[in-house]
Amino acid sequence: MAEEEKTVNDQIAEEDRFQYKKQDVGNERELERAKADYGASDLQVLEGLEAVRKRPGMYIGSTAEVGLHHLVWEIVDNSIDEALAGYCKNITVTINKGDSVTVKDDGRGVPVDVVAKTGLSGVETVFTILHAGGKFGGDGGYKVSGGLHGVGASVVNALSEWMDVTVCRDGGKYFLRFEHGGHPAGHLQRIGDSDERGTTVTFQPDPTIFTETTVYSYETIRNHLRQMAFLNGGISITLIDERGETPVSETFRYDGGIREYVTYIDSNKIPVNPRPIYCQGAQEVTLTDGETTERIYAEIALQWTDSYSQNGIYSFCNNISTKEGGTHEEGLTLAVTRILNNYAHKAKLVKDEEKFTKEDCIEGLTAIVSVKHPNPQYEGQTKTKLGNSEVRKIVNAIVSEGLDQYLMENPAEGKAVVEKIQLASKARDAARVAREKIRKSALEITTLPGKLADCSSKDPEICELYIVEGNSAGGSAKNGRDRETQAILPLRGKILNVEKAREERIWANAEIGNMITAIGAGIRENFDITKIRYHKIVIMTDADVDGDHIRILLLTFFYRFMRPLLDGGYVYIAQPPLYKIDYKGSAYYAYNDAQLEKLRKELNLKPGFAFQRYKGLGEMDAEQLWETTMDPKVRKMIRITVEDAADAEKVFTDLMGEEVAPRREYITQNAKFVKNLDI
Ligand code: TSJ
Repeated sequence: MAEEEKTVNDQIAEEDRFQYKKQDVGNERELERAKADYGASDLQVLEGLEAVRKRPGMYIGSTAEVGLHHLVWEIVDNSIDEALAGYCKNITVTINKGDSVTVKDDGRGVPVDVVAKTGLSGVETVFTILHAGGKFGGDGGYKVSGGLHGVGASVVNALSEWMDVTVCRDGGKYFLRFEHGGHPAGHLQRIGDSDERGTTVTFQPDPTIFTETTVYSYETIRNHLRQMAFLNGGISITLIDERGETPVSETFRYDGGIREYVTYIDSNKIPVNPRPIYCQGAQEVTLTDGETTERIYAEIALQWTDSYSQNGIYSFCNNISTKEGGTHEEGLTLAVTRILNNYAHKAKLVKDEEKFTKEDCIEGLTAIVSVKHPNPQYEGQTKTKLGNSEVRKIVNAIVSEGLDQYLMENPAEGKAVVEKIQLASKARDAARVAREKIRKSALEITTLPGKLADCSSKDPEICELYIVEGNSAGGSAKNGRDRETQAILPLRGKILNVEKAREERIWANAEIGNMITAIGAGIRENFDITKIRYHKIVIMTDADVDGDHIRILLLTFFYRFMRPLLDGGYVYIAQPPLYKIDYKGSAYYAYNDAQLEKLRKELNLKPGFAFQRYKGLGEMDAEQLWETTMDPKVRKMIRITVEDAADAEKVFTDLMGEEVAPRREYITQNAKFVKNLDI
């Protein structure tokens, strides 16, 4: 039965566009006919949705927090498609009390007429048949957005406890409710007149599917919607959170699109070209069958800044972040390198023999490349690398032309960009010399840093490196640790801010040199994650402003120089206790104020009962440090992950700015970037 069902759905999916008859469901006779037709396909449809409920992971990737949020992306994508087709300007997403989510747009409204292929109204078709979304009409539009899986509204319906759909179009207001994983509670009904247009969908994720959590993260949704607003300029996207006592709301609308995205990312850097360079274009490609053509669209925004960063290129295909890059990025860097070299020579800004490498040309560059492709091929370990080879040529051509023209029309900015790249090139030469020197001396010495108290095991999987603030805490850590698996590297004072220093200074910095040698896997493009000597790198600093600062400096260092450490989830922050209560011969520890209160209640302490407030790690002796912070059986650590590269970039540059307040607030409050994990 299930097999048969699949073929029905697949057949419909293969049919690229539904032909739906111009019939008004509001018309009684048609309603009757729709009902009559419905019987036949009813069962099959529900079996299709049942298949989704049996294997939700196959459709949305995960049933944890990520999957829960995919439901929202999936529904919002439909409204974004409507906006890209030119029919919708405003999208509102509301997180309701109880964590149902409402998505509303002012588009044409999901068609309500009967779809010939299914015998169902457009609404029922979209919400009950797999892969049916966005396949209406014949105006040549294709679905370009699409969450990670682009699975459609029916999948969201299948994974919802209930779903309410309201459509306003053609003067009418239509409504249909689905329950228990997509079962329609009746048929689409015309419930009144309306002179509005648009679609409103509310769904309640099914807690029997999303067993881990059904609570939506405001930050996650906000960041996603902001990204969608940047990538699709002009659309107004509002997020409302109704769950608190007073509703919270934010609206994102960027008429400058990806240009504004670039200036947003760079808001704390000094730009070389204050207005981003922007270019766009589309190309029809005829496929090998000689008949089918595909229209590929690309837009690119570029801004050079005074930063030394090598990874400021953010690429997207169909509004999905392509974290591993791909042909669109290659097209961009090829064009940038070629055009800048040509320009520098033609404008006689450099000596004849001078040649800039790709690395020189992209240093300090912040770029967004966003392509829309009807048939994207994804490759790479996480399937986030665009593989379509025709895209390389297209992006190369668009950027070559756009950048060439910009440089011709803006010679002052052109000169400034070339000078920045020249600086990058010279610094790279100097760094090469410095690195060679270090490498030679490293070859001669081949020993680990003297300050490192290494562990005895050589199995990286079980080994941990504690990077500890201050020599006295380092001493306690050395004495308290598990010598087999825990290594200690004490740091003295503050470490170099790598955000503001060039590579040769970084190599000359002892503390940083010690970390590089201890971790043992190199840095930057030469970093080799398979060589790391520890699978847990634990930052252990005091719980004060200085500690916060050192922690951020270390994270910045890892982010810029050992990025795979963060991507792989190897970096942790230790959580030492803030308070200690000595009571009847036992020690009790509290890691935050709430725990302290709880302890005082549980132990029935009189007000005024003295407890110890730890000002720093140094106040703990070896045994205490082990018991509270280092013993794998009881310790709590925070694992650091990078979820969104552009967000992270902004976070780091913002944090490394002059102001201390945002830094402190960030590290204590931001739950999006710093994921709390009990280890
Ligand atoms: F996916 C969904 F069904 F859940 C959903 C769809 C949810 C939300 C919030 C909005 C939408 C949606 C669909 N907004 N706008 C549309 N547009 C169409 O479905 C539509 C309307 C008219 C025509 C036409 O050719 O006349 C074609 C389409 C695809």
